[in-house]
Amino acid sequence: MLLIFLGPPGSGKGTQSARLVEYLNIAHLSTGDLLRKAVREGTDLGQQAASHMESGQLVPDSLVVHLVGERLAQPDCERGSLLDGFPRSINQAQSLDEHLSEQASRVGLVMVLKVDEDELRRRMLERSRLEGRSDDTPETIEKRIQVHRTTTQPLVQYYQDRDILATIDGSGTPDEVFERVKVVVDRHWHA
Ligand code: B4P
Repeated sequence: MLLIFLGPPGSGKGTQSARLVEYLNIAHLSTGDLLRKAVREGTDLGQQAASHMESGQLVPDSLVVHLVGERLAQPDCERGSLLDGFPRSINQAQSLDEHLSEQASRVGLVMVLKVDEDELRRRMLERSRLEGRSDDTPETIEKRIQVHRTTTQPLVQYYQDRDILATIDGSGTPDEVFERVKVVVDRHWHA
């Protein structure tokens, strides 16, 4: 089964994913992490992705879909996977559905982390201070929030129509949020 974390930048997808993959012992697939690794290593993909990421735009679907297809084919994904930051557009979601139907697999649960926009800004600026991530500047943060609203937010309806969406309050400490995540996951994963 496949699980998805959906949510605006800074909502805690990466933070909660790290806990959840350990809890469920499944593979973690973060497109943000895979893209940052490609940029660091200077691969063709990384060179094509870098400018999009630094300006707060999405990396073109064709590049990301290919990256995810390759990662899902690895043996550690057989037991199940958590997609963190993918899909981020209707086009990516449709590509994923096509890929999964070829594998006789499906998305089982989509979790949306809901966090107030001011809190998103605060978290990303704090991360910028601590980690110096190049896409955490005030201008890029605004762009990412805007791209989320226009391109990623429509996915909420996409998955709601399929009746596999759960909205989770992403405010509070990471531990408090994880307790809420576990309640939702336990209901679906062990059902
Ligand atoms: P991502 O790496 O996915 O970055 P993100 O949206 O900011 O989320 P992230 O997971 O890192 O942050 P989190 O909320 O956990 O994407 C980066 C870029 O890659 C995108 O802008 C895009 O260019 C590209 N990209 C990625 N996927 C793509 C796709 N599918 N298609 C196209 N392009 C794609 O945490 C944020 C901060 O808040 C952290 O510092 C964390 O410590 C803190 N935090 C988390 N939870 C907290 C809590 N409860 N309380 C306080 N702080 C908390």
